[in-house]
Amino acid sequence: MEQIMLELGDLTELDCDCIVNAANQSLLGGGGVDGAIHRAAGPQLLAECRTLGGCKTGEAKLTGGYRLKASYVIHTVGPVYSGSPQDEIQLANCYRNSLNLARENGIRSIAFPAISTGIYGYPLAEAVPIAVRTIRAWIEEHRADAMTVILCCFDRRTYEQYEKELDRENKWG
Ligand code: AR6
Repeated sequence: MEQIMLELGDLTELDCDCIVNAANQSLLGGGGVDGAIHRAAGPQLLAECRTLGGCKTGEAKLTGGYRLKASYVIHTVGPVYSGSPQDEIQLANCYRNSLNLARENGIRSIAFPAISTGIYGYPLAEAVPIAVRTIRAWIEEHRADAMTVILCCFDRRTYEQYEKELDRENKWG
């Protein structure tokens, strides 16, 4: 079974075990997908986030999903794009640490937004191959866990970039 799925639409409406938030280090909310998740989950999410003491770039923390269909939210902090080699390491860490945390909590399906590619300015053409490569490698290392990973794209441009990358990897990877 293909364990990576592409979705076009709103992450907050997905019916899966866990959705990932592209948060900031405060974990106290913001714009973009972060704002949408807090609006949909309700004020209890912010109350739980206040107890977490923030999150470093590339790391991940788990909360409940409250009013969301998803039972859990994993909050991760992507890099603000700077053009340095550190960006790629931190972005890959976001995907890897989120997947590890999901696995540790018995989560079987997890949906990611395109971390850092909005307000944080990571060029889509650079971020998408990093996301796909990191997720593929993680799935390969954790075959027995059968994690389903959904790549949730808010716009067609993001969807097409992922589609191209997944096709390319299927043919040549
Ligand atoms: N569902 C799915 N994807 C979405 C949704 C949604 N409802 N809304 C936006 N996106 P961004 P970042 C896409 O800016 O670049 C916040 O203020 C969006 O089109 O949400 O990591 C945080 O607090 C883009 O493809 O996150 C941080 O301060 C992707 O999600 C900062 O933004 C990520 O865009 C994080 O910036």
